[in-house]
Amino acid sequence: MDIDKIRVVNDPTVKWISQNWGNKKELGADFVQFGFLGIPFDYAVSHRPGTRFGPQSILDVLNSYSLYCTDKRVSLQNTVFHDLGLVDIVHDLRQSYKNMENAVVQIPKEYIPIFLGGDHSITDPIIRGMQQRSAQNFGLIMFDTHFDFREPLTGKEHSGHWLRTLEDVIDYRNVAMIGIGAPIYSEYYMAELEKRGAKIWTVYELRKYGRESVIQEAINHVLKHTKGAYLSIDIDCIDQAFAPGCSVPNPNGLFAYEVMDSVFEICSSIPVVGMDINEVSPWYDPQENFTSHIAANIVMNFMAGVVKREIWQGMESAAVL
Ligand SMILES: [Mn+2]
Repeated sequence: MDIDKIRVVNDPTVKWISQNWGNKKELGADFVQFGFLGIPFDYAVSHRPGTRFGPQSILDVLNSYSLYCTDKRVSLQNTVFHDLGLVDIVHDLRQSYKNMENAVVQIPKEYIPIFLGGDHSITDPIIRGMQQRSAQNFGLIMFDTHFDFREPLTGKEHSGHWLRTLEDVIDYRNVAMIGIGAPIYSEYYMAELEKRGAKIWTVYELRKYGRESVIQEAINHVLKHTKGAYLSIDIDCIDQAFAPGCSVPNPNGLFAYEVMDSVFEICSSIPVVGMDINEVSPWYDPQENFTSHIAANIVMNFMAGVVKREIWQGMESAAVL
Protein backbone atom coordinates (compact mmCIF):
# COMPACT_ATOMS: atom_id res chain seq x y z
CA MET A 1 0.00 0.00 0.00
CA ASP A 2 1.33 3.40 -0.94
CA ILE A 3 1.43 5.44 2.23
CA ASP A 4 3.60 8.21 0.83
CA LYS A 5 0.52 10.14 -0.16
CA ILE A 6 -2.38 11.38 1.84
CA ARG A 7 -5.33 9.40 0.57
CA VAL A 8 -8.66 10.30 2.01
CA VAL A 9 -11.12 9.35 -0.65
CA ASN A 10 -14.70 10.28 -0.08
CA ASP A 11 -17.35 8.10 -1.63
CA PRO A 12 -20.69 9.88 -1.50
CA THR A 13 -22.53 6.58 -2.01
CA VAL A 14 -21.22 5.31 1.31
CA LYS A 15 -22.56 7.21 4.29
CA TRP A 16 -20.36 5.78 6.98
CA ILE A 17 -17.13 4.02 6.19
CA SER A 18 -13.85 3.83 7.99
CA GLN A 19 -10.82 2.93 5.96
CA ASN A 20 -7.34 2.56 7.28
CA TRP A 21 -4.93 3.85 4.67
CA GLY A 22 -1.85 3.18 6.75
CA ASN A 23 -0.47 -0.11 8.01
CA LYS A 24 -0.31 -0.07 11.79
CA LYS A 25 2.29 -2.88 11.88
CA GLU A 26 4.65 -0.84 9.72
CA LEU A 27 3.98 2.29 11.70
CA GLY A 28 5.02 0.82 15.05
CA ALA A 29 3.67 1.74 18.44
CA ASP A 30 3.66 5.49 18.04
CA PHE A 31 1.10 6.66 15.58
CA VAL A 32 -1.66 9.21 15.47
CA GLN A 33 -5.07 8.54 13.94
CA PHE A 34 -7.13 11.24 12.29
CA GLY A 35 -10.75 10.81 11.18
CA PHE A 36 -12.00 12.94 8.28
CA LEU A 37 -15.72 13.65 8.21
CA GLY A 38 -17.23 15.73 5.39
CA ILE A 39 -20.29 17.86 6.06
CA PRO A 40 -21.56 19.05 2.64
CA PHE A 41 -24.03 21.57 4.05
CA ASP A 42 -25.04 25.10 3.03
CA TYR A 43 -28.70 25.41 4.05
CA ALA A 44 -27.81 27.94 6.74
CA VAL A 45 -25.25 29.97 4.83
CA SER A 46 -25.72 33.65 5.66
CA HIS A 47 -24.65 35.09 2.30
CA ARG A 48 -23.63 33.16 -0.85
CA PRO A 49 -24.47 29.43 -1.10
CA GLY A 50 -21.97 26.78 -2.23
CA THR A 51 -20.25 25.48 0.90
CA ARG A 52 -21.77 22.04 0.24
CA PHE A 53 -18.95 21.67 -2.29
CA GLY A 54 -16.26 22.48 0.28
CA PRO A 55 -15.52 19.00 1.70
CA GLN A 56 -14.85 17.30 -1.64
CA SER A 57 -12.76 20.18 -2.87
CA ILE A 58 -10.54 20.15 0.24
CA LEU A 59 -10.20 16.35 0.06
CA ASP A 60 -9.24 16.54 -3.62
CA VAL A 61 -6.44 18.92 -2.72
CA LEU A 62 -5.30 16.82 0.28
CA ASN A 63 -5.15 13.77 -2.00
CA SER A 64 -2.53 15.56 -4.08
CA TYR A 65 -0.26 16.31 -1.09
CA SER A 66 2.61 14.26 0.29
CA LEU A 67 2.96 13.05 3.86
CA TYR A 68 5.56 15.70 4.67
CA CYS A 69 4.59 19.07 6.09
CA THR A 70 7.61 20.69 4.50
CA ASP A 71 7.13 24.16 5.99
CA LYS A 72 7.27 22.80 9.56
CA ARG A 73 9.66 19.89 8.80
CA VAL A 74 7.20 17.36 10.25
CA SER A 75 6.62 13.95 8.67
CA LEU A 76 3.13 12.48 8.81
CA GLN A 77 4.35 8.95 8.04
CA ASN A 78 3.28 7.65 11.45
CA THR A 79 -0.25 8.73 10.81
CA VAL A 80 -3.42 6.85 9.90
CA PHE A 81 -6.14 8.67 7.98
CA HIS A 82 -9.64 7.31 8.38
CA ASP A 83 -12.23 8.28 5.83
CA LEU A 84 -15.47 8.68 7.74
CA GLY A 85 -17.45 9.60 4.63
CA LEU A 86 -20.08 12.30 4.45
CA VAL A 87 -22.81 13.17 6.89
CA ASP A 88 -26.23 12.43 5.41
CA ILE A 89 -27.76 15.84 4.62
CA VAL A 90 -31.54 15.83 4.11
CA HIS A 91 -34.06 18.53 3.19
CA ASP A 92 -34.77 19.28 6.82
CA LEU A 93 -32.45 21.62 8.70
CA ARG A 94 -33.01 20.11 12.15
CA GLN A 95 -32.72 16.50 10.96
CA SER A 96 -29.48 17.36 9.18
CA TYR A 97 -28.06 18.84 12.41
CA LYS A 98 -29.15 15.69 14.25
CA ASN A 99 -27.36 13.54 11.66
CA MET A 100 -24.21 15.63 12.17
CA GLU A 101 -24.33 15.26 15.96
CA ASN A 102 -24.98 11.50 15.73
CA ALA A 103 -22.09 11.07 13.29
CA VAL A 104 -19.71 12.94 15.63
CA VAL A 105 -20.71 10.81 18.63
CA GLN A 106 -19.99 7.60 16.64
CA ILE A 107 -16.40 8.53 15.79
CA PRO A 108 -14.08 6.12 17.64
CA LYS A 109 -12.48 7.69 20.69
CA GLU A 110 -8.93 7.04 19.49
CA TYR A 111 -9.37 9.23 16.40
CA ILE A 112 -8.77 12.96 16.36
CA PRO A 113 -11.57 14.22 14.11
CA ILE A 114 -11.14 16.77 11.33
CA PHE A 115 -14.48 18.11 10.10
CA LEU A 116 -14.68 19.59 6.61
CA GLY A 117 -17.61 22.00 6.15
CA GLY A 118 -20.04 23.16 5.24
CA ASP A 119 -21.27 26.52 6.51
CA HIS A 120 -20.28 27.54 10.01
CA SER A 121 -23.58 26.47 11.61
CA ILE A 122 -22.19 22.90 11.60
CA THR A 123 -20.08 23.78 14.64
CA ASP A 124 -23.17 23.72 16.89
CA PRO A 125 -23.93 20.00 16.37
CA ILE A 126 -20.19 19.20 16.21
CA ILE A 127 -19.53 20.72 19.67
CA ARG A 128 -22.58 18.93 21.10
CA GLY A 129 -21.33 15.63 19.67
CA MET A 130 -17.73 16.25 20.77
CA GLN A 131 -18.87 16.90 24.34
CA GLN A 132 -20.61 13.51 24.38
CA ARG A 133 -17.57 11.64 23.07
CA SER A 134 -14.98 13.47 25.21
CA ALA A 135 -14.37 12.55 28.83
CA GLN A 136 -12.85 15.92 29.71
CA ASN A 137 -13.93 19.50 29.33
CA PHE A 138 -12.27 21.34 26.44
CA GLY A 139 -12.11 24.99 25.43
CA LEU A 140 -12.84 26.54 22.04
CA ILE A 141 -10.29 28.49 20.00
CA MET A 142 -12.05 30.10 17.09
CA PHE A 143 -10.58 31.88 14.05
CA ASP A 144 -13.26 33.99 12.40
CA THR A 145 -13.87 37.55 11.22
CA HIS A 146 -17.40 37.35 12.69
CA PHE A 147 -18.65 36.82 16.25
CA ASP A 148 -21.33 34.31 15.06
CA PHE A 149 -23.21 35.32 18.20
CA ARG A 150 -26.46 36.78 16.86
CA GLU A 151 -29.84 36.02 18.42
CA PRO A 152 -31.42 33.28 16.30
CA LEU A 153 -34.81 34.10 14.78
CA THR A 154 -37.05 31.07 14.25
CA GLY A 155 -37.32 30.27 10.58
CA LYS A 156 -34.38 32.53 9.79
CA GLU A 157 -31.57 30.35 11.07
CA HIS A 158 -28.19 31.01 9.53
CA SER A 159 -24.51 30.41 10.11
CA GLY A 160 -24.10 33.60 12.17
CA HIS A 161 -25.45 32.42 15.51
CA TRP A 162 -24.05 28.97 16.33
CA LEU A 163 -21.95 30.41 19.17
CA ARG A 164 -25.14 31.83 20.71
CA THR A 165 -27.24 28.67 20.26
CA LEU A 166 -24.54 26.71 22.11
CA GLU A 167 -25.10 28.77 25.28
CA ASP A 168 -26.87 25.86 26.97
CA VAL A 169 -23.74 23.69 26.73
CA ILE A 170 -20.64 25.91 26.65
CA ASP A 171 -18.97 28.16 29.19
CA TYR A 172 -17.82 31.33 27.41
CA ARG A 173 -14.91 31.67 29.84
CA ASN A 174 -13.33 28.83 27.83
CA VAL A 175 -13.64 30.59 24.46
CA ALA A 176 -10.84 32.47 22.66
CA MET A 177 -11.66 34.34 19.44
CA ILE A 178 -8.94 35.43 17.02
CA GLY A 179 -9.22 37.54 13.86
CA ILE A 180 -12.52 39.27 14.55
CA GLY A 181 -12.94 42.38 12.42
CA ALA A 182 -15.97 42.51 10.09
CA PRO A 183 -17.81 45.81 10.70
CA ILE A 184 -21.30 44.32 10.66
CA TYR A 185 -21.96 44.04 14.39
CA SER A 186 -22.89 46.51 17.08
CA GLU A 187 -20.66 47.04 20.12
CA TYR A 188 -23.10 44.88 22.11
CA TYR A 189 -21.63 41.63 20.73
CA MET A 190 -18.07 42.44 21.79
CA ALA A 191 -19.22 43.63 25.22
CA GLU A 192 -21.59 40.71 25.85
CA LEU A 193 -19.04 38.05 24.89
CA GLU A 194 -16.36 39.66 27.04
CA LYS A 195 -18.84 40.00 29.92
CA ARG A 196 -19.41 36.25 29.68
CA GLY A 197 -15.65 35.66 29.88
CA ALA A 198 -14.59 35.11 26.27
CA LYS A 199 -11.22 36.56 25.18
CA ILE A 200 -11.22 38.36 21.83
CA TRP A 201 -8.38 39.60 19.62
CA THR A 202 -9.18 41.55 16.50
CA VAL A 203 -6.93 41.46 13.42
CA TYR A 204 -5.44 44.82 14.47
CA GLU A 205 -4.80 43.61 18.02
CA LEU A 206 -3.16 40.39 16.86
CA ARG A 207 -0.57 42.42 14.95
CA LYS A 208 -0.24 45.16 17.56
CA TYR A 209 0.50 42.73 20.42
CA GLY A 210 2.30 40.18 18.26
CA ARG A 211 0.91 36.95 16.90
CA GLU A 212 3.00 34.59 19.05
CA SER A 213 2.16 36.29 22.34
CA VAL A 214 -1.55 36.47 21.45
CA ILE A 215 -1.59 32.74 20.65
CA GLN A 216 0.12 32.01 23.96
CA GLU A 217 -2.46 34.14 25.79
CA ALA A 218 -5.30 32.36 23.98
CA ILE A 219 -3.83 29.00 25.02
CA ASN A 220 -3.45 30.15 28.64
CA HIS A 221 -7.03 31.43 28.60
CA VAL A 222 -8.66 28.18 27.45
CA LEU A 223 -6.47 26.04 29.72
CA LYS A 224 -7.52 27.97 32.84
CA HIS A 225 -10.58 25.76 33.27
CA THR A 226 -10.07 22.94 30.74
CA LYS A 227 -7.59 20.24 29.71
CA GLY A 228 -7.43 21.05 25.98
CA ALA A 229 -8.97 22.83 23.05
CA TYR A 230 -11.16 22.34 20.00
CA LEU A 231 -10.37 24.53 16.98
CA SER A 232 -13.05 26.03 14.74
CA ILE A 233 -11.66 27.81 11.70
CA ASP A 234 -13.87 29.90 9.46
CA ILE A 235 -11.95 30.45 6.21
CA ASP A 236 -13.32 34.03 6.17
CA CYS A 237 -10.87 34.91 8.94
CA ILE A 238 -8.36 35.02 6.06
CA ASP A 239 -8.18 38.02 3.75
CA GLN A 240 -10.16 37.85 0.51
CA ALA A 241 -6.91 38.41 -1.38
CA PHE A 242 -5.88 34.90 -0.34
CA ALA A 243 -9.25 33.20 0.23
CA PRO A 244 -11.85 34.55 -2.19
CA GLY A 245 -13.66 31.20 -2.43
CA CYS A 246 -15.86 31.60 0.61
CA SER A 247 -19.40 32.58 1.52
CA VAL A 248 -18.52 36.01 2.92
CA PRO A 249 -15.25 37.45 1.53
CA ASN A 250 -13.31 39.58 4.01
CA PRO A 251 -11.22 42.62 3.01
CA ASN A 252 -9.57 42.98 6.44
CA GLY A 253 -8.49 39.45 7.17
CA LEU A 254 -5.45 37.64 8.45
CA PHE A 255 -2.72 36.51 6.11
CA ALA A 256 -2.92 32.79 5.36
CA TYR A 257 0.40 32.08 7.10
CA GLU A 258 -0.77 33.78 10.30
CA VAL A 259 -3.53 31.18 10.63
CA MET A 260 -1.40 28.21 9.49
CA ASP A 261 1.45 29.03 11.90
CA SER A 262 -0.95 29.73 14.77
CA VAL A 263 -2.76 26.41 14.26
CA PHE A 264 0.60 24.59 14.18
CA GLU A 265 1.80 26.30 17.35
CA ILE A 266 -1.44 25.58 19.24
CA CYS A 267 -1.49 21.91 18.23
CA SER A 268 2.19 21.36 19.02
CA SER A 269 1.73 22.93 22.49
CA ILE A 270 -1.51 21.58 23.97
CA PRO A 271 -3.94 18.65 23.56
CA VAL A 272 -6.35 19.47 20.74
CA VAL A 273 -9.41 17.23 20.56
CA GLY A 274 -10.38 18.08 16.98
CA MET A 275 -11.00 20.81 14.46
CA ASP A 276 -13.40 22.04 11.82
CA ILE A 277 -12.61 24.11 8.75
CA ASN A 278 -15.68 25.67 7.23
CA GLU A 279 -17.20 28.20 4.79
CA VAL A 280 -15.03 27.13 1.84
CA SER A 281 -17.11 27.72 -1.28
CA PRO A 282 -14.95 26.61 -4.22
CA TRP A 283 -17.10 27.94 -7.05
CA TYR A 284 -16.18 31.51 -6.11
CA ASP A 285 -12.48 30.91 -6.58
CA PRO A 286 -11.17 32.78 -9.64
CA GLN A 287 -8.80 29.89 -10.31
CA GLU A 288 -9.32 26.29 -9.41
CA ASN A 289 -9.14 25.47 -5.70
CA PHE A 290 -7.22 28.57 -4.46
CA THR A 291 -9.15 28.63 -1.21
CA SER A 292 -9.31 24.85 -0.80
CA HIS A 293 -5.49 24.79 -0.92
CA ILE A 294 -5.41 27.21 1.99
CA ALA A 295 -7.91 25.06 3.91
CA ALA A 296 -5.87 21.93 3.13
CA ASN A 297 -2.67 23.65 4.30
CA ILE A 298 -4.38 24.57 7.55
CA VAL A 299 -5.34 20.90 7.96
CA MET A 300 -1.70 19.91 7.24
CA ASN A 301 -0.50 22.33 9.92
CA PHE A 302 -3.09 20.96 12.35
CA MET A 303 -1.90 17.39 11.78
CA ALA A 304 1.78 18.38 11.85
CA GLY A 305 1.29 20.15 15.18
CA VAL A 306 -0.50 17.17 16.74
CA VAL A 307 2.14 14.74 15.42
CA LYS A 308 5.00 16.90 16.67
CA ARG A 309 3.52 17.08 20.15
CA GLU A 310 2.44 13.45 20.45
CA ILE A 311 5.21 11.59 18.62
CA TRP A 312 8.26 13.84 18.85
CA GLN A 313 7.61 15.10 22.34
CA GLY A 314 5.87 11.94 23.60
CA MET A 315 3.04 13.92 25.13
CA GLU A 316 -0.26 12.28 26.02
CA SER A 317 -2.65 12.03 23.08
CA ALA A 318 -5.53 14.48 22.88
CA ALA A 319 -7.62 11.47 21.88
CA VAL A 320 -7.69 10.37 25.54
CA LEU A 321 -9.37 13.59 26.64
MN1 LIG B 1 -18.12 31.99 11.13
